[in-house]
This record gives sequence, C-alpha cells and structure tokens, in this order.
Amino acid sequence: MTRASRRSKKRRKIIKRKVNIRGKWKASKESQAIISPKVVKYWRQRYSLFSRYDEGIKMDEEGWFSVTPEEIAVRHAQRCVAGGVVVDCFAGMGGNSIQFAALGYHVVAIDIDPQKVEMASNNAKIYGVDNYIDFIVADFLQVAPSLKKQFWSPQMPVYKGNVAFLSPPWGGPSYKMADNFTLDLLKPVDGYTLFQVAQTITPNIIMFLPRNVDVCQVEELSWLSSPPLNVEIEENYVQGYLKGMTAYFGNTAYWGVTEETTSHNIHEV
Ligand code: MGP
Ligand code: SAH
Repeated sequence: MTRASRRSKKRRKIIKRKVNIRGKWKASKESQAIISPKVVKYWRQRYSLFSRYDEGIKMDEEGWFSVTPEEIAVRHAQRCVAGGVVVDCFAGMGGNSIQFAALGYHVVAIDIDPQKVEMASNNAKIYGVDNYIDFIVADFLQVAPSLKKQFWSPQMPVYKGNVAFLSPPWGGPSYKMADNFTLDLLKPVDGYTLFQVAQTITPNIIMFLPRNVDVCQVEELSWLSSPPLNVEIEENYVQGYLKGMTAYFGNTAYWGVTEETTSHNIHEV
C-alpha cells in the first residue's frame, strides 16, 4: 500500500466516524423533539424507568411522570407472596406489571385509559412477558368486587398468595408542594376508600406512595381491618435520590405493627 493510499484510507475512516457521530446527534435531537418540555426531566431518567427503553418503549405524558422506576418495581415484585396472582390496580405504562410477570406471577393489569393499556401491552411485549399479563381497560373501583370471583380459584377463594398492588395518581408532579401529603390527596378517591376497596380482593396490599406521605396515616390503614393487618413502610431510593415510599400490608409485610413510634417500621431500600 502506498503512502498516498494509506492517507486516503485514514481520511475515509475519519469522515465515516464524523458521519456516525452526526447521525447519533440527529437521532437524539429527533427523540427530544417529541418529548414535551414538561417531561424532559423524566426523559433524561429514561433508562432508570425502563432499562430497555431504546427497544421501543411507549409512554404518554402522565406515564412519564408516574411510571415506577424499574429498580423499585423489581423490589415490589420481590416482595409479593410466592405462587399468587397480582392485581396491578393502576397499571399505567406497565412498569410494575412487567416486573411482577418477570418474576413469574400471573398479573391482572387494570387501567381506566385504553391508550395506556395499549402502551403497557407494547412495553410488556418488549420485556417478553405479555403472555403472563391479562390487561383490562376498566375503572378499578367498579371492577374490584368482581375480580375475586373472576380470577381466584374457586377451590381456594381466599388464597393467601394473592396481592393487590396500588400505585394510584398522586395529583401530578405538584404532589411535592404539600409538606405532608395526606391520604385524602390521592386520586381517584382518598387513600382510606381505596384501601377498603382493595381489601375486598385481598388483605395483601402493596401501596406505592409519595415520599412526603403522612406515614402515621399510612400506618392507620392497617387498623381498618380487624384484627389489624401487619404493616411495614420502606423508603425507595434510585441512585441516592428518594423517589417514593412503599407500604406493605398483610402477608407482604415482614414486620408486624408495633405500638412504638412509626419510625420503627420504616427502613431504607
Ligand atoms: P417526581 O418527584 O416527580 O420526580 O417523581 P423526581 O425525578 O424525583 O423529581 P424531583 O425534582 O422531585 O427530585 C418521582 C417518582 O414518583 C416517579 O418516578 C414516579 O415513579 C412516582 N410518581 C410521581 N407521580 C406524580 C406519580 C403519580 O401520580 N402516581 C404514581 N403512582 N407515581 C408517581
Ligand atoms: N405503576 C404505573 C403507574 C401508575 S400511574 C407504572 O409503573 O406505569 C396511575 C394510573 O392510574 C394512570 O395510568 C391512570 O390512567 C390510572 N387510573 C386513574 N384512575 C383510575 C381508575 N379509576 N381505575 C383504573 N386506573 C385508573
């Protein structure tokens, strides 16, 4: 190879590299173009929301700010009770349903918005778990009473492994304006009503709640049952940032109710 042809080969390589870099830059600009300013902050965290984001994950605006970060969703799934059915009562983009299914649970995923259910179903396919999830477009409050009959084995009507997972709307990103987020601020109904409705399905309830939630009120939910349910509350961090709090009730709680201060029941994850 002559000196001149070596130089021209090197030049071609450099030009190719420049083109590739430009291509990448263009692609990221294009994806930003469809991201509204309201959700850019969440888009920047996309891989902590869905590690397989680049494979075709679909999200809408509410989905961006509401989806449970993958690491936390994995944690929720690990805390379910072996062998049961999980009802994801507010399924959204499927962040939680996917991780429940990935751990082998059969999932009933409910959302009131048909477009969200379509996106969640698409997202579940990307993770290869759509066969383990029954998607339902419905108002959870309306369908809850019928769920037990429909999905529970008639031989084991109060099967101990079933879990109701609640990650309801918190009223948008402005939830953090409250110093103390009280349960009446949850949507579409207050936390007490929601908990009562979930209890018609199972006492094993997991609730994903804002980081500023009133933990005393959360503990009080366990007293809506007689005898009171076990309850445990944990703080959920992603890369050192507190993202939310999870309350585990019934068989999903490792610790029982203490009569001491609430902080005894709270731990970091
Ligand atoms: P955030 O506080 O809006 O974001 O939501 P972030 O990045 O912590 O911003 P910062 O500026 O406050 O530090 C944190 C997480 O809470 C989100 O990733 C969602 O998992 C969850 N989340 C937020 N909202 C508004 C909702 C909601 O309405 N419902 C549910 N189920 N989860 C929510
Ligand atoms: N955990 C989900 C996020 C849930 S956000 C995820 O990881 O993707 C809350 C969801 O509740 C929204 O998608 C909203 O459409 C849904 N929702 C609101 N009211 C509802 C109702 N009455 N019944 C069922 N779903 C409802």
